[in-house]
Amino acid sequence: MEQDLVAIESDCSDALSRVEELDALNDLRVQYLGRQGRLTAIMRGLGKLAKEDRKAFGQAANKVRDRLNQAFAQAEDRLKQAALEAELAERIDLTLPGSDAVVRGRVHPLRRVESEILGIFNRLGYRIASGPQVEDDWHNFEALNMPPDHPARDMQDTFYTVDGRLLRTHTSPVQIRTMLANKPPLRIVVPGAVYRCDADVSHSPMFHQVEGLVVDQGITMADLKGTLAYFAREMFGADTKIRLRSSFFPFTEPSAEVDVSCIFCGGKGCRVCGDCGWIEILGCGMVDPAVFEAVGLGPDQTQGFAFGMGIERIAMLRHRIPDIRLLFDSRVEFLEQFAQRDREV
Ligand code: 2NL
Repeated sequence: MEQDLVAIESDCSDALSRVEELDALNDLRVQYLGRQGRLTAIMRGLGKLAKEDRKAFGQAANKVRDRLNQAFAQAEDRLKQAALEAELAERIDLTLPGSDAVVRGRVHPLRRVESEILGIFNRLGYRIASGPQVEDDWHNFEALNMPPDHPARDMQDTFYTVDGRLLRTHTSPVQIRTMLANKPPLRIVVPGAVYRCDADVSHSPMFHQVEGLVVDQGITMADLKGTLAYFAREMFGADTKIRLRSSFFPFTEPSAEVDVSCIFCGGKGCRVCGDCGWIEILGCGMVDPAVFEAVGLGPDQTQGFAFGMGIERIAMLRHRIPDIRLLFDSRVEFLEQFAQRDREV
């Protein structure tokens, strides 16, 4: 029996030193220590021994069992560690570059066009002004020479809040606030979201404007025209021409709409410009004396010009985007088409 015990321990240690799979290890455990295992069988045979041998042999068998248990635990650790290392070696090389290209975010085409516009006016000395999107009637309409019966105030055109305020329909109320808070001379550009109750392929209920305002003594229509001609060349290219068509806005007098020579055909006529060679990009005019009066500036000493443009419209022209909603859908397939140079990020 003693010899059996020695044989079991050495067989088992031998087998353990050679075992290479966790499954095989478990088989060995059953084979030696399981209910029908070799060591268990021997321990069951204890009862048949003479009483005086039983204790010593029992202790020896227990020691063998303890040592084997320990050896199994060590073998298990060794195999698990080896399995992990094999798996890591096969699947993950942390030093390799990632298999997916790194996708970089980019600035939305609307924001890019907006910052180009602001950049051009910034180089002419204009400062950026901003203000609230929820406005009161006076700043959005009344001060801009749009009396209570003006059609733009209709519920069909303007979003009103329950407390009688409204979502600004243009950024002009910011110019009103700026004129109230600052003395001329003023040169400001005002970018921002504006809201109108309107939606189709070229109208969104929320869109973005940049308006500009210059207030000083002796400002004339020639300053306005020169400024816009410069803007058009910077924005659409050095060959770009502008023309002013007489128009009407309640807050400017005289007023004009400004066209640029078609950026697609250069003025020869094409589908985009409807064969006329010109494309409308903004509205402008000399600030109406009624507006100066509303903000407490004496019209006799103060002149000014103002202009306003829709950023979506400029972006759509620039990038030939056929439907305004593409600018708001946030579809990556659309946005990814606007490749971006690093320095612009
Ligand atoms: C357009 C036309 C325009 C203005 C905006 C303005 C602001 C003040 C006083 C006078 Cl405080 N005018 N803004 C003037 C002319 C045209 O926008 O078509 N926008 C999309």
